[in-house]
Amino acid sequence: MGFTGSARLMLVLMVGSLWGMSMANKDWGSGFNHTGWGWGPYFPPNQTQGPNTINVGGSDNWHFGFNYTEWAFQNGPFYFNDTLVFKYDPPSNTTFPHSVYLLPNLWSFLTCDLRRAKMIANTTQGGGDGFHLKLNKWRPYYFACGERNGFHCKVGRMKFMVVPFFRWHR
Ligand SMILES: *[C@@H]1O[C@H](CO)[C@@H](O)[C@H](O)[C@H]1NC(C)=O
Ligand SMILES: *[C@@H]1O[C@H](CO)[C@@H](O)[C@H](O)[C@H]1NC(C)=O
Ligand SMILES: *[C@@H]1O[C@H](CO)[C@@H](O)[C@H](O)[C@H]1NC(C)=O
Ligand SMILES: *[C@@H]1O[C@H](CO)[C@@H](O)[C@H](O)[C@H]1NC(C)=O
Ligand SMILES: *[C@@H]1O[C@H](CO)[C@@H](O)[C@H](O)[C@H]1NC(C)=O
Ligand SMILES: *[C@@H]1O[C@H](CO)[C@@H](O)[C@H](O)[C@H]1NC(C)=O
Ligand SMILES: [Cu+2]
Repeated sequence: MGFTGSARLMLVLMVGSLWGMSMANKDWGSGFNHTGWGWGPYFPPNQTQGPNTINVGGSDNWHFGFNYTEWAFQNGPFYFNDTLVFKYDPPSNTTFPHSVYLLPNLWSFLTCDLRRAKMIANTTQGGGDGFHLKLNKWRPYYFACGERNGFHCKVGRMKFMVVPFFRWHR
């Protein structure tokens, strides 16, 4: 038997004995509940489902004066590959159109400084099924409405931040 062969046999024996030990552990002190402490990965509650699609603001959609920080806090956490949907009337349907910007950092988010912000949805893109954004980057997302030069962000509370969590997959 070659080295690789015996190494493989060793591995099989080790796995076998580990398996046996874990089986034996289950019989220790009857009544001890092993759920979540076995060899398999542990899934925190509700993370076994696939990515979700979340409407920003719930039934309120994306509008002036709604507390989106509170909404994000209550409806989070959001996970990697979840999709956020921003719905708002296009200029043809409203006198107060909105938009969606990504702010570059926490300071610009706190101060609603749009100077280096990137527009990801213009005033018309929130119509119909809304603007869809997949959270597919490992980064904090600082969202804000860019209308009226920061007025909607500052006074209208149209901003929130999201750091996508990792979702454990089967
Ligand atoms: C172990 O605990 C889990 C969650 O607390 C419970 O659902 C399960 O029924 C328990 N199993 C046993 C054998 O007590
Ligand atoms: C788990 O997620 C589903 C849909 O994403 C939701 O309807 C359900 O209420 C959640 N359950 C818990 C315990 O959070
Ligand atoms: C939004 O709600 C949160 C939590 O209730 C609160 O702390 C915060 O001051 C509110 N934000 C604004 C801009 O009113
Ligand atoms: C996210 O989605 C991409 C493309 O659909 C997929 O390749 C990737 O495995 C997903 N990642 C996670 C962590 O779900
Ligand atoms: C908004 O973006 C859409 C899609 O890129 C484009 O078709 C439309 O002309 C833009 N509207 C405005 C007002 O810039
Ligand atoms: C705008 O309003 C018209 C008439 O009420 C409606 O048919 C249309 O679907 C609306 N457009 C959007 C994008 O919501
Ligand atoms: Cu706005």
